[in-house]
Amino acid sequence: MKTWSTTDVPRLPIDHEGMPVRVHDTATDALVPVAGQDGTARLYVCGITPYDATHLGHAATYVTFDVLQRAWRDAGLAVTYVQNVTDVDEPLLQRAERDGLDWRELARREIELFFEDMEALRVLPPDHYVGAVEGIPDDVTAVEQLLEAGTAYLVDVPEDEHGVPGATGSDVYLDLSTQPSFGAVSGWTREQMLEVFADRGGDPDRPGKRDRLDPLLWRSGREGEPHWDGGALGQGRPGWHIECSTIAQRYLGPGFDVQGGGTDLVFPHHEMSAVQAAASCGDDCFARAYVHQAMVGLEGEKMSKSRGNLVLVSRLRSTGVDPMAIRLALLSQHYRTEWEWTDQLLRDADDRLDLWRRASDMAAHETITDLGRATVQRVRERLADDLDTPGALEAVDDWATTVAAGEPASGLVVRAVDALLGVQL
Ligand code: 5CA
Ligand code: ZN
Repeated sequence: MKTWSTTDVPRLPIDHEGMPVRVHDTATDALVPVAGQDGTARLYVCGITPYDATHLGHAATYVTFDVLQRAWRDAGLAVTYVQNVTDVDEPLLQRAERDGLDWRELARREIELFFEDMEALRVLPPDHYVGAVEGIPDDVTAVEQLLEAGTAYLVDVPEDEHGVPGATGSDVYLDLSTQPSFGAVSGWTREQMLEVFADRGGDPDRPGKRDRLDPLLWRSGREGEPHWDGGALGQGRPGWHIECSTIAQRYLGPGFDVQGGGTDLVFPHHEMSAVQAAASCGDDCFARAYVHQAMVGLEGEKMSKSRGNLVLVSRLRSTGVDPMAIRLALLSQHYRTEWEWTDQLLRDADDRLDLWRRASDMAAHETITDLGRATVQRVRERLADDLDTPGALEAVDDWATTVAAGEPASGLVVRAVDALLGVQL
């Protein structure tokens, strides 16, 4: 699928390159060095379900992984970045039905708007932007294999739900009891898992399942729902988790470096994606590390499309807010700390942008001062240490304040702010 347009990343003309990056891995609850052994870095980030516009929670997630990508590039790594878009799933179909829209049209419109938001925020596009629908042939192959291996099983569609021609009348589920690695990503207890499973797309009460947590792999086609040819599985559509599992494996290969997304995806989504990959290809086949952006809230609650308590990037932009101020407001919070959006954050970001721009206006492009070098070094150190963006912003604040007091300005810092933080001054 086509992705959004890229922005230039300036190369920094100083001899030492950025340093190896450590981030927090949810699976081991430790700071781990990620990527770099062979000069490459492979990243998968869970993309949007396009039924509503990008809110600041989504934006925080994509800006966080954008900073990771920029730090990797600065360290000289060749990055391959893959992102999916869940262009068919229950929430999208429900919203389209509620609003009397064709679900494809709704998805197309929201994807376009998402692209505009990402471009405005100067988020670098993925190398492969892949729709769930595009991935269906790979899902079918994977599910067929799991059935053959006896790790998946069939559950009859309830009699009052009518099938479409070519559907088998059986849904397919993964048998988690065959998967010893289940639980390794979240480290959660069964009780914790059951507490959220139904709210996060699971169906613990579906009759006929061997275990309440077993995830759906293939949904047999129902009247009024979109469906595709599933080979031996008949007409139908894939479950949610298998989508990311197969896309990551196809475009990144086994043992890629980081699987990313918000903490709302730790369980079930990342747990199930990993276990489904393990079931078809082995324990080392999926991500080496799982990195999660803490939830961004509004007035005491997680910002979410289903709750409707949203601050939209596009709405802020349409009221004339500088996207670079939005980006700075996002970067002012550490990705592992939950935080709430407030207008004050945006005002602070605006002030910071003014301060930085005044310093930038005084900087000759080619000048490299000792202070400039030291500032860039500090920014690199802060980012390499678990993406400490608030610390990186402080380093630039100190530089800008010193410049405002009369110290010669260095164009190097201006370029580093662009290359590493994605902020154009
Ligand atoms: N399409 C699936 C992933 S395969 C999905 O979760 N889509 S989403 O549109 O609901 O979310 C897109 C991304 O934003 C996900 O990585 C999700 O974890 C993240 N996200 C959603 N809400 C928030 C929030 N309030 N704060 C931070 N990140 C969020
Ligand atoms: Zn995903």
